[in-house]
Amino acid sequence: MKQVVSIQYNYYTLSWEVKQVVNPPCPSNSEWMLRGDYCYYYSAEIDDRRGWVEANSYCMDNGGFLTSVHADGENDFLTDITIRKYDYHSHWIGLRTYAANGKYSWSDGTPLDYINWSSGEPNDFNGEEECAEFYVYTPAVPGSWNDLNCGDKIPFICKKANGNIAPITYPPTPTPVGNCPTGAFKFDNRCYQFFGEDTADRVGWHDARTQCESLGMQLATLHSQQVQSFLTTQLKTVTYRMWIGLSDVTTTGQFRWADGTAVDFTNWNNGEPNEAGGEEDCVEMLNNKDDVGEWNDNACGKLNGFVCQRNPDLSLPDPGDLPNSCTKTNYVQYYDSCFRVITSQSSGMSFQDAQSACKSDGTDLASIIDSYEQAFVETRLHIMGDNPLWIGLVDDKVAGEYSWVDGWPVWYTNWGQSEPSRGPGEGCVAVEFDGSWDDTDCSRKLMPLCKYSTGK
Ligand SMILES: [Ca+2]
Ligand SMILES: [Ca+2]
Ligand SMILES: [Ca+2]
Ligand SMILES: [Ca+2]
Repeated sequence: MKQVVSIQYNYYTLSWEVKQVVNPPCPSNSEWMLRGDYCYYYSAEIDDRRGWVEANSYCMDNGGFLTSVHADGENDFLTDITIRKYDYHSHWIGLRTYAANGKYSWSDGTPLDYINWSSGEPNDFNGEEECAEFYVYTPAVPGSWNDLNCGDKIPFICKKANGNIAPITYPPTPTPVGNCPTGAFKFDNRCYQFFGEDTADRVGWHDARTQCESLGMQLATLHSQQVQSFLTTQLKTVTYRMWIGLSDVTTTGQFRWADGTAVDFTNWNNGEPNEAGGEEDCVEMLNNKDDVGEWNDNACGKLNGFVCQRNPDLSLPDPGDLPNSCTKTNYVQYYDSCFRVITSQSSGMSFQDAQSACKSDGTDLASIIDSYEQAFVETRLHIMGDNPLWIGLVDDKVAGEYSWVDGWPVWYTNWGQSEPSRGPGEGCVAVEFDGSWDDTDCSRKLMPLCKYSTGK
Protein backbone atom coordinates (compact mmCIF):
# COMPACT_ATOMS: atom_id res chain seq x y z
CA MET A 1 0.00 0.00 0.00
CA LYS A 2 1.24 3.43 -0.89
CA GLN A 3 2.39 5.44 2.09
CA VAL A 4 0.86 8.87 2.33
CA VAL A 5 3.23 11.41 3.72
CA SER A 6 2.25 14.96 4.33
CA ILE A 7 3.97 17.93 5.82
CA GLN A 8 2.10 19.52 8.68
CA TYR A 9 2.58 22.91 10.10
CA ASN A 10 2.36 23.43 13.81
CA TYR A 11 0.99 26.87 14.32
CA TYR A 12 1.91 27.19 17.98
CA THR A 13 5.55 26.17 17.97
CA LEU A 14 6.30 27.45 14.46
CA SER A 15 7.99 24.19 13.65
CA TRP A 16 7.89 21.78 10.76
CA GLU A 17 7.50 18.10 11.00
CA VAL A 18 6.97 15.38 8.50
CA LYS A 19 4.28 13.01 9.65
CA GLN A 20 2.62 9.97 8.30
CA VAL A 21 -1.02 10.79 7.97
CA VAL A 22 -3.62 8.14 7.36
CA ASN A 23 -6.26 10.57 6.19
CA PRO A 24 -4.48 13.66 4.98
CA PRO A 25 -6.44 16.77 5.80
CA CYS A 26 -6.14 18.16 2.29
CA PRO A 27 -7.12 14.96 0.60
CA SER A 28 -6.72 15.66 -3.10
CA ASN A 29 -2.96 15.98 -2.83
CA SER A 30 -0.72 15.27 0.12
CA GLU A 31 1.48 18.22 -0.81
CA TRP A 32 -1.22 20.64 0.31
CA MET A 33 -0.78 22.05 3.81
CA LEU A 34 -3.63 22.69 6.18
CA ARG A 35 -4.16 25.89 8.10
CA GLY A 36 -7.60 26.61 9.51
CA ASP A 37 -10.21 25.91 6.87
CA TYR A 38 -7.77 26.22 3.98
CA CYS A 39 -5.15 24.18 2.21
CA TYR A 40 -2.01 25.77 0.74
CA TYR A 41 0.28 24.46 -1.96
CA TYR A 42 3.77 25.56 -2.98
CA SER A 43 4.84 24.70 -6.53
CA ALA A 44 8.20 22.98 -7.02
CA GLU A 45 10.78 25.69 -6.53
CA ILE A 46 12.92 24.85 -9.56
CA ASP A 47 10.78 22.63 -11.75
CA ASP A 48 7.45 24.39 -11.69
CA ARG A 49 7.84 28.07 -12.35
CA ARG A 50 5.06 29.72 -14.30
CA GLY A 51 3.69 33.05 -15.37
CA TRP A 52 0.93 34.43 -13.11
CA VAL A 53 -1.93 33.43 -15.44
CA GLU A 54 -0.61 29.90 -15.93
CA ALA A 55 0.04 29.58 -12.19
CA ASN A 56 -3.50 30.67 -11.34
CA SER A 57 -4.83 28.16 -13.90
CA TYR A 58 -2.85 25.40 -12.21
CA CYS A 59 -4.41 26.33 -8.86
CA MET A 60 -7.91 26.37 -10.42
CA ASP A 61 -7.36 22.95 -11.98
CA ASN A 62 -6.71 21.76 -8.44
CA GLY A 63 -9.74 23.34 -6.84
CA GLY A 64 -8.34 26.69 -5.70
CA PHE A 65 -6.72 29.90 -6.80
CA LEU A 66 -3.40 31.61 -6.27
CA THR A 67 -3.46 32.38 -2.57
CA SER A 68 -5.18 35.40 -1.15
CA VAL A 69 -3.95 36.78 2.18
CA HIS A 70 -6.30 38.38 4.69
CA ALA A 71 -4.45 38.89 7.98
CA ASP A 72 -1.01 39.06 9.57
CA GLY A 73 -1.42 35.50 10.85
CA GLU A 74 -1.92 34.13 7.36
CA ASN A 75 0.92 36.25 5.96
CA ASP A 76 3.23 35.07 8.77
CA PHE A 77 2.30 31.46 8.06
CA LEU A 78 3.32 31.86 4.40
CA THR A 79 6.45 33.83 5.32
CA ASP A 80 7.58 31.12 7.65
CA ILE A 81 7.10 28.37 5.09
CA THR A 82 8.85 30.37 2.41
CA ILE A 83 11.88 31.15 4.56
CA ARG A 84 12.23 27.64 5.87
CA LYS A 85 11.70 25.68 2.73
CA TYR A 86 12.68 27.74 -0.26
CA ASP A 87 15.95 29.20 -1.47
CA TYR A 88 14.10 31.11 -4.12
CA HIS A 89 12.11 33.60 -2.12
CA SER A 90 9.74 34.86 -4.75
CA HIS A 91 6.28 33.30 -5.24
CA TRP A 92 3.15 34.46 -7.01
CA ILE A 93 0.12 35.25 -4.89
CA GLY A 94 -3.35 35.91 -6.28
CA LEU A 95 -3.23 39.69 -6.28
CA ARG A 96 -3.16 41.64 -9.53
CA THR A 97 -4.33 44.76 -11.27
CA TYR A 98 -5.44 45.04 -14.86
CA ALA A 99 -4.25 47.52 -17.49
CA ALA A 100 -2.22 49.30 -14.82
CA ASN A 101 -5.36 50.93 -13.41
CA GLY A 102 -3.93 50.55 -9.91
CA LYS A 103 -7.00 48.71 -8.60
CA TYR A 104 -5.78 45.43 -7.18
CA SER A 105 -8.03 42.41 -6.63
CA TRP A 106 -7.62 38.79 -5.51
CA SER A 107 -8.12 36.10 -8.13
CA ASP A 108 -10.30 34.12 -5.71
CA GLY A 109 -12.77 37.00 -5.47
CA THR A 110 -12.27 37.62 -1.75
CA PRO A 111 -12.22 41.25 -0.56
CA LEU A 112 -8.99 43.20 -0.46
CA ASP A 113 -9.05 43.71 3.30
CA TYR A 114 -5.33 43.35 4.01
CA ILE A 115 -2.20 44.50 2.21
CA ASN A 116 1.48 44.10 2.97
CA TRP A 117 3.36 45.85 0.17
CA SER A 118 7.09 46.15 0.49
CA SER A 119 8.38 49.68 0.97
CA GLY A 120 8.09 51.63 -2.30
CA GLU A 121 5.87 48.97 -3.91
CA PRO A 122 3.81 48.55 -5.99
CA ASN A 123 5.94 50.72 -8.28
CA ASP A 124 4.77 49.43 -11.70
CA PHE A 125 8.40 49.47 -12.79
CA ASN A 126 8.82 50.35 -16.48
CA GLY A 127 5.01 50.42 -16.63
CA GLU A 128 4.86 46.63 -16.89
CA GLU A 129 4.15 45.26 -13.39
CA GLU A 130 0.59 44.13 -12.69
CA CYS A 131 0.92 40.97 -10.57
CA ALA A 132 1.97 40.55 -6.93
CA GLU A 133 4.68 38.28 -5.61
CA PHE A 134 5.41 37.20 -2.09
CA TYR A 135 8.85 38.53 -1.38
CA VAL A 136 11.43 37.46 1.17
CA TYR A 137 14.49 39.30 -0.09
CA THR A 138 16.51 41.46 2.22
CA PRO A 139 16.41 44.36 2.78
CA ALA A 140 12.64 44.03 2.16
CA VAL A 141 10.63 42.98 5.19
CA PRO A 142 10.20 39.18 4.94
CA GLY A 143 6.76 38.34 3.62
CA SER A 144 6.17 41.73 2.07
CA TRP A 145 4.79 42.01 -1.44
CA ASN A 146 6.11 43.36 -4.72
CA ASP A 147 4.47 43.96 -8.07
CA LEU A 148 6.22 42.16 -10.93
CA ASN A 149 5.69 41.51 -14.65
CA CYS A 150 2.91 38.87 -14.83
CA GLY A 151 4.83 36.97 -17.52
CA ASP A 152 7.77 36.19 -15.22
CA LYS A 153 8.11 32.51 -14.50
CA ILE A 154 8.45 32.00 -10.74
CA PRO A 155 7.15 29.48 -8.18
CA PHE A 156 3.70 30.11 -6.77
CA ILE A 157 1.36 29.47 -3.85
CA CYS A 158 -2.18 28.08 -4.26
CA LYS A 159 -4.94 28.13 -1.67
CA LYS A 160 -8.25 26.28 -1.56
CA ALA A 161 -11.02 25.49 0.84
CA ASN A 162 -10.20 22.28 2.72
CA GLY A 163 -11.82 19.32 1.05
CA ASN A 164 -12.37 21.00 -2.27
CA ILE A 165 -11.17 18.69 -5.00
CA ALA A 166 -13.26 19.73 -7.97
CA PRO A 167 -11.45 21.86 -10.53
CA ILE A 168 -12.69 25.42 -10.77
CA THR A 169 -13.67 26.36 -14.28
CA TYR A 170 -15.01 29.46 -15.92
CA PRO A 171 -17.09 29.40 -19.07
CA PRO A 172 -14.76 29.82 -22.04
CA THR A 173 -14.06 33.42 -22.96
CA PRO A 174 -15.96 34.15 -26.14
CA THR A 175 -13.81 34.95 -29.17
CA PRO A 176 -13.90 38.71 -29.64
CA VAL A 177 -16.07 39.59 -32.59
CA GLY A 178 -16.16 42.83 -34.48
CA ASN A 179 -14.03 44.89 -36.75
CA CYS A 180 -10.81 46.81 -36.76
CA PRO A 181 -10.40 50.57 -37.02
CA THR A 182 -9.55 52.05 -40.41
CA GLY A 183 -5.91 51.51 -41.14
CA ALA A 184 -5.60 48.41 -38.98
CA PHE A 185 -5.10 44.85 -40.25
CA LYS A 186 -7.07 41.97 -38.77
CA PHE A 187 -5.48 38.60 -38.09
CA ASP A 188 -6.70 35.78 -35.81
CA ASN A 189 -9.31 38.14 -34.33
CA ARG A 190 -6.85 40.82 -33.42
CA CYS A 191 -6.25 44.22 -34.96
CA TYR A 192 -2.74 45.47 -35.73
CA GLN A 193 -1.89 48.96 -36.84
CA PHE A 194 1.39 50.43 -38.09
CA PHE A 195 2.47 53.94 -37.20
CA GLY A 196 5.42 55.98 -38.45
CA GLU A 197 4.77 56.41 -42.16
CA ASP A 198 5.79 60.03 -41.71
CA THR A 199 9.36 60.35 -40.44
CA ALA A 200 8.05 62.98 -38.02
CA ASP A 201 5.83 60.30 -36.42
CA ARG A 202 8.70 57.97 -35.57
CA VAL A 203 9.41 57.89 -31.85
CA GLY A 204 11.35 56.16 -29.11
CA TRP A 205 10.03 52.93 -27.56
CA HIS A 206 8.44 54.51 -24.48
CA ASP A 207 6.66 57.17 -26.54
CA ALA A 208 5.47 54.45 -28.91
CA ARG A 209 3.94 52.58 -25.99
CA THR A 210 2.27 55.74 -24.69
CA GLN A 211 0.86 56.50 -28.13
CA CYS A 212 -0.61 53.01 -28.51
CA GLU A 213 -2.21 53.37 -25.07
CA SER A 214 -3.65 56.79 -25.88
CA LEU A 215 -5.47 55.09 -28.79
CA GLY A 216 -6.82 52.29 -26.59
CA MET A 217 -4.20 49.90 -27.96
CA GLN A 218 -0.92 48.36 -26.78
CA LEU A 219 2.46 47.85 -28.38
CA ALA A 220 2.12 44.53 -30.20
CA THR A 221 2.99 41.28 -28.44
CA LEU A 222 3.89 38.34 -30.68
CA HIS A 223 3.08 34.90 -29.34
CA SER A 224 3.25 32.69 -32.41
CA GLN A 225 4.97 32.19 -35.73
CA GLN A 226 1.57 32.78 -37.34
CA VAL A 227 1.25 36.31 -35.97
CA GLN A 228 4.90 36.94 -36.82
CA SER A 229 4.36 35.76 -40.42
CA PHE A 230 1.29 37.93 -40.75
CA LEU A 231 3.08 41.06 -39.51
CA THR A 232 6.00 40.24 -41.79
CA THR A 233 3.66 40.20 -44.82
CA GLN A 234 2.45 43.65 -43.80
CA LEU A 235 5.99 45.00 -43.41
CA LYS A 236 6.16 45.01 -47.20
CA THR A 237 3.93 48.11 -47.07
CA VAL A 238 6.58 50.13 -45.21
CA THR A 239 10.30 50.86 -45.38
CA TYR A 240 11.08 51.44 -41.73
CA ARG A 241 11.59 49.40 -38.56
CA MET A 242 8.85 48.79 -36.01
CA TRP A 243 8.97 48.82 -32.22
CA ILE A 244 7.17 45.89 -30.60
CA GLY A 245 6.22 45.59 -26.93
CA LEU A 246 9.33 43.72 -25.77
CA SER A 247 12.15 45.16 -23.67
CA ASP A 248 14.76 44.29 -21.10
CA VAL A 249 14.61 47.71 -19.47
CA THR A 250 13.88 46.17 -16.06
CA THR A 251 16.57 43.47 -15.95
CA THR A 252 19.36 43.26 -18.51
CA GLY A 253 19.04 40.08 -20.51
CA GLN A 254 15.52 39.25 -19.32
CA PHE A 255 13.15 40.35 -22.05
CA ARG A 256 9.56 40.96 -21.01
CA TRP A 257 6.38 42.00 -22.82
CA ALA A 258 5.05 45.35 -21.69
CA ASP A 259 1.57 43.82 -21.23
CA GLY A 260 2.84 41.08 -18.91
CA THR A 261 2.05 38.17 -21.21
CA ALA A 262 4.49 35.26 -21.28
CA VAL A 263 7.52 35.36 -23.58
CA ASP A 264 6.64 32.12 -25.36
CA PHE A 265 7.88 32.97 -28.86
CA THR A 266 10.91 34.87 -30.15
CA ASN A 267 12.22 35.70 -33.61
CA TRP A 268 15.69 37.15 -33.01
CA ASN A 269 17.90 38.04 -35.93
CA ASN A 270 21.24 36.18 -35.99
CA GLY A 271 23.45 37.27 -33.11
CA GLU A 272 20.69 39.24 -31.39
CA PRO A 273 19.98 40.39 -28.77
CA ASN A 274 23.54 41.69 -28.49
CA GLU A 275 23.20 44.70 -26.17
CA ALA A 276 25.47 46.62 -28.57
CA GLY A 277 27.25 49.46 -26.80
CA GLY A 278 25.82 48.15 -23.52
CA GLU A 279 22.58 50.04 -23.92
CA GLU A 280 20.11 48.19 -26.11
CA ASP A 281 16.95 47.53 -24.11
CA CYS A 282 14.06 47.79 -26.58
CA VAL A 283 13.08 45.47 -29.39
CA GLU A 284 12.37 46.36 -33.01
CA MET A 285 11.34 44.30 -36.02
CA LEU A 286 13.91 44.71 -38.77
CA ASN A 287 12.79 45.38 -42.30
CA ASN A 288 15.73 44.78 -44.62
CA LYS A 289 15.51 42.36 -47.52
CA ASP A 290 17.12 39.42 -45.74
CA ASP A 291 15.89 39.86 -42.20
CA VAL A 292 12.30 41.06 -42.62
CA GLY A 293 10.38 40.79 -39.38
CA GLU A 294 13.35 39.51 -37.36
CA TRP A 295 13.98 41.07 -33.98
CA ASN A 296 16.84 43.25 -32.80
CA ASP A 297 17.46 44.95 -29.49
CA ASN A 298 18.24 48.61 -30.02
CA ALA A 299 18.54 51.79 -28.00
CA CYS A 300 15.06 52.72 -26.66
CA GLY A 301 15.50 56.31 -27.76
CA LYS A 302 15.95 55.43 -31.42
CA LEU A 303 13.19 56.88 -33.61
CA ASN A 304 11.19 54.05 -35.19
CA GLY A 305 7.77 53.24 -36.47
CA PHE A 306 5.73 51.02 -34.17
CA VAL A 307 2.96 48.47 -34.28
CA CYS A 308 -0.01 48.64 -31.90
CA GLN A 309 -2.60 45.94 -31.26
CA ARG A 310 -6.14 45.79 -29.89
CA ASN A 311 -9.16 43.51 -29.87
CA PRO A 312 -11.75 44.05 -32.58
CA ASP A 313 -14.72 46.22 -31.71
CA LEU A 314 -18.32 45.34 -32.62
CA SER A 315 -19.24 48.99 -32.96
CA LEU A 316 -16.75 49.53 -35.79
CA PRO A 317 -18.06 49.31 -39.35
CA ASP A 318 -17.49 46.11 -41.31
CA PRO A 319 -14.63 46.87 -43.73
CA GLY A 320 -16.18 44.47 -46.28
CA ASP A 321 -14.12 42.14 -48.43
CA LEU A 322 -10.46 42.91 -48.79
CA PRO A 323 -9.55 44.20 -52.23
CA ASN A 324 -8.73 41.25 -54.43
CA SER A 325 -7.74 41.72 -58.03
CA CYS A 326 -7.27 38.00 -58.56
CA THR A 327 -9.73 37.16 -61.31
CA LYS A 328 -9.43 33.40 -60.93
CA THR A 329 -11.90 31.90 -58.48
CA ASN A 330 -10.63 31.06 -54.96
CA TYR A 331 -7.31 32.85 -55.41
CA VAL A 332 -6.18 35.40 -52.81
CA GLN A 333 -3.96 38.31 -53.58
CA TYR A 334 -0.61 39.29 -52.15
CA TYR A 335 0.74 42.23 -54.12
CA ASP A 336 1.34 40.99 -57.69
CA SER A 337 0.72 37.35 -56.85
CA CYS A 338 -2.46 35.29 -56.48
CA PHE A 339 -2.37 32.09 -54.41
CA ARG A 340 -4.69 29.17 -53.88
CA VAL A 341 -4.42 25.93 -51.92
CA ILE A 342 -6.38 23.26 -53.80
CA THR A 343 -8.21 21.24 -51.19
CA SER A 344 -10.35 19.02 -53.44
CA GLN A 345 -8.40 15.93 -52.39
CA SER A 346 -8.12 16.07 -48.64
CA SER A 347 -5.51 13.30 -48.61
CA GLY A 348 -3.36 15.34 -51.00
CA MET A 349 -1.70 14.30 -54.24
CA SER A 350 1.71 13.59 -55.72
CA PHE A 351 3.86 16.47 -56.95
CA GLN A 352 3.02 15.70 -60.61
CA ASP A 353 -0.73 15.57 -59.91
CA ALA A 354 -0.43 18.75 -57.87
CA GLN A 355 1.20 20.58 -60.76
CA SER A 356 -1.54 19.24 -63.09
CA ALA A 357 -4.20 20.50 -60.69
CA CYS A 358 -2.68 24.00 -60.79
CA LYS A 359 -2.40 23.77 -64.58
CA SER A 360 -6.10 23.05 -64.86
CA ASP A 361 -6.59 26.41 -63.08
CA GLY A 362 -4.27 27.94 -65.65
CA THR A 363 -1.59 28.39 -62.96
CA ASP A 364 1.54 26.66 -61.63
CA LEU A 365 2.69 25.31 -58.32
CA ALA A 366 3.81 28.40 -56.42
CA SER A 367 7.18 30.04 -56.56
CA ILE A 368 8.28 32.07 -53.52
CA ILE A 369 10.39 35.00 -54.55
CA ASP A 370 11.20 36.84 -51.33
CA SER A 371 10.79 36.72 -47.56
CA TYR A 372 7.55 38.73 -47.71
CA GLU A 373 6.01 36.15 -50.03
CA GLN A 374 7.40 33.39 -47.81
CA ALA A 375 5.61 35.00 -44.85
CA PHE A 376 2.40 35.16 -46.88
CA VAL A 377 2.72 31.45 -47.72
CA GLU A 378 3.14 30.77 -43.99
CA THR A 379 -0.15 32.53 -43.27
CA ARG A 380 -1.89 30.34 -45.92
CA LEU A 381 -0.23 27.29 -44.38
CA HIS A 382 -1.66 28.28 -41.01
CA ILE A 383 -5.15 28.76 -42.40
CA MET A 384 -4.86 25.27 -43.89
CA GLY A 385 -4.15 23.75 -40.48
CA ASP A 386 -0.34 23.86 -40.74
CA ASN A 387 -0.31 20.92 -43.15
CA PRO A 388 2.69 20.80 -45.54
CA LEU A 389 2.06 22.00 -49.10
CA TRP A 390 3.69 21.41 -52.48
CA ILE A 391 5.46 24.41 -53.98
CA GLY A 392 6.83 24.53 -57.51
CA LEU A 393 10.52 23.89 -56.82
CA VAL A 394 12.20 20.88 -58.48
CA ASP A 395 15.66 19.78 -59.53
CA ASP A 396 14.49 17.78 -62.54
CA LYS A 397 16.26 19.85 -65.20
CA VAL A 398 19.91 19.99 -64.12
CA ALA A 399 20.79 17.50 -61.39
CA GLY A 400 21.49 19.32 -58.12
CA GLU A 401 20.11 22.62 -59.37
CA TYR A 402 16.68 23.75 -58.35
CA SER A 403 14.30 25.67 -60.57
CA TRP A 404 10.79 27.06 -60.22
CA VAL A 405 8.21 25.43 -62.50
CA ASP A 406 6.79 28.88 -63.32
CA GLY A 407 10.17 30.03 -64.61
CA TRP A 408 11.08 32.55 -61.86
CA PRO A 409 14.78 32.61 -61.07
CA VAL A 410 15.63 31.03 -57.70
CA TRP A 411 16.89 34.08 -55.84
CA TYR A 412 15.36 33.35 -52.48
CA THR A 413 15.30 30.09 -50.49
CA ASN A 414 14.10 29.09 -47.05
CA TRP A 415 15.50 25.60 -46.55
CA GLY A 416 14.95 23.92 -43.20
CA GLN A 417 17.89 22.82 -41.13
CA SER A 418 20.03 20.22 -43.01
CA GLU A 419 17.87 20.70 -46.10
CA PRO A 420 17.95 20.01 -48.95
CA SER A 421 18.94 16.56 -47.72
CA ARG A 422 18.92 15.10 -51.26
CA GLY A 423 17.86 11.65 -50.11
CA PRO A 424 16.75 9.02 -52.63
CA GLY A 425 13.72 10.27 -54.58
CA GLU A 426 13.82 13.69 -52.93
CA GLY A 427 13.51 15.77 -56.09
CA CYS A 428 10.44 17.84 -55.18
CA VAL A 429 10.06 20.55 -52.58
CA ALA A 430 7.40 21.01 -49.92
CA VAL A 431 6.79 23.81 -47.43
CA GLU A 432 6.68 21.97 -44.12
CA PHE A 433 4.33 22.82 -41.22
CA ASP A 434 6.72 25.47 -39.86
CA GLY A 435 7.20 27.16 -43.22
CA SER A 436 10.66 25.71 -43.87
CA TRP A 437 11.44 24.07 -47.21
CA ASP A 438 12.22 20.39 -47.53
CA ASP A 439 13.22 18.34 -50.59
CA THR A 440 11.03 15.31 -50.37
CA ASP A 441 9.72 12.28 -52.26
CA CYS A 442 7.75 13.45 -55.32
CA SER A 443 5.15 10.74 -54.73
CA ARG A 444 4.32 12.10 -51.26
CA LYS A 445 0.67 13.16 -51.00
CA LEU A 446 0.26 16.86 -50.21
CA MET A 447 -2.10 19.65 -51.18
CA PRO A 448 -0.88 21.96 -53.92
CA LEU A 449 -0.18 25.64 -53.40
CA CYS A 450 -0.81 27.27 -56.78
CA LYS A 451 0.14 30.77 -57.87
CA TYR A 452 -0.03 33.12 -60.77
CA SER A 453 1.27 36.62 -61.21
CA THR A 454 -0.85 39.59 -62.13
CA GLY A 455 2.15 41.88 -62.40
CA LYS A 456 3.20 41.07 -65.91
CA1 LIG B 1 7.71 46.36 -8.33
CA1 LIG C 1 19.52 45.17 -23.02
CA1 LIG D 1 21.10 44.62 -31.14
CA1 LIG E 1 14.61 16.57 -47.30
